[in-house]
Amino acid sequence: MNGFEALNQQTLPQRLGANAVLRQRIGADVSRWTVREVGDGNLNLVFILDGETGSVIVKQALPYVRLVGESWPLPLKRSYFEYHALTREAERCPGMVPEVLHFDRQQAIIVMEFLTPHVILRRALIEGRQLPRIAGDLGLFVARTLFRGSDLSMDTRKRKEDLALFADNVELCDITENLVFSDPYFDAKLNHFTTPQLDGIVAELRADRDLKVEAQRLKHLFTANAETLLHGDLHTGSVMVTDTETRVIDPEFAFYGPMALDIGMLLSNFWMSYFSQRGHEESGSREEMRVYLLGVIVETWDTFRAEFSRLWRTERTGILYQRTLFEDQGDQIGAEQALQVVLHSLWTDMLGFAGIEMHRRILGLAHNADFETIGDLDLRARCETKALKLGRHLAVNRHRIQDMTEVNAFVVRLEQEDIQ
Ligand code: SR1
Ligand code: MG
Repeated sequence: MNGFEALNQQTLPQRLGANAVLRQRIGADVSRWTVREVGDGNLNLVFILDGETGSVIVKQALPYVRLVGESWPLPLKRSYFEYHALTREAERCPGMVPEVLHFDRQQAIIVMEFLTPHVILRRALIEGRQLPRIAGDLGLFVARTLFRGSDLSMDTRKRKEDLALFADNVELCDITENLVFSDPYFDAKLNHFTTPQLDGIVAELRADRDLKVEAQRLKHLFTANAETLLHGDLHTGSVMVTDTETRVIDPEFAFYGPMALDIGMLLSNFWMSYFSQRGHEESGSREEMRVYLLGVIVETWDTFRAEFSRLWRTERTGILYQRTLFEDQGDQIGAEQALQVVLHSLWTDMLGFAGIEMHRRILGLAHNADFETIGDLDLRARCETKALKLGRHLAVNRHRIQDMTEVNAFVVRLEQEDIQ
């Protein structure tokens, strides 16, 4: 760890006080700097640093998993991957990630723009806020980053060099490989869930051979399909919002993986938000919120498809589905046929990843506040059961599901089921 030292509220001003970029941004009088620790994620320290003329975020990786403690070591280099992912995302989808102001590899520190008055999207959805921009912004973000980080678009030498850089993000991939794709389906040590209410359905899911096979097929895709640079952990806790802006944060799980993972995780978190709404009706019905969330899911997917198709037609400069084989021979129809094939496989894989993400957030180590903040455990378990059922349906039947109308009709039927 070579001289690494964790920051704290007291040491931060003195340790970063000489940094010219910071002084310029927030004011050179370090005696006026104040620090608040605000990190509530699973892995890192996050501080808001206020000066006389501005504020910044200081994020530092710790050499272990914060959620679990020092018994689970985790390398500091995740901060290096996060830094590189942020710079690539900023190029591929300008304006959608926080600006990076300073990076210190040895101390695993990223100093970045303080987003205000933005709040974490998950919190906003729990409060019942309807954000008008998220579907359009996130649909574009995912399409642009996935397309522009792949062999559909990039110079293949550059892509392979980049793939080699991110291939070293082994430990964070290992977290996903275990926590997402395997642990929910057996009695893994770190699992926890609402018990005894979910005991029955958990036993059913663990005995479900078709589900376990699909989960492993999806894990196989995750490990072997190095298609594009992914965010790697694109849930609603990795998005910050206002009514007029959307920003994506925290890409420390970035690696080259299957194209459908990011969009699958994101839509999964919207469906989980949908089922959790019933648990947040203390001050009135959330029916409008449920309708809004289904609309967000449709619009996100439609925007993703439309932008991916636009980029296919205008930016397909990579080694895959070359124009020389299609448009240059006057074969527009062939190019469109190939696009439909690619979109179809994105659709089926997206459904699979969405389903598995639902299971791990309810049965694995790292849960979602959407459900966790429902105090009445019987009610929480009823909400979670619906999401678990949807997850199973999506993962196992993904090759037979036609479109989003069909999925959302299934979702509404589940919501109306009276689960005891
Ligand atoms: C041990 S880390 C658990 C989870 O937190 C992160 O946000 C990722 O989602 C990871 O799976
Ligand atoms: Mg995170």
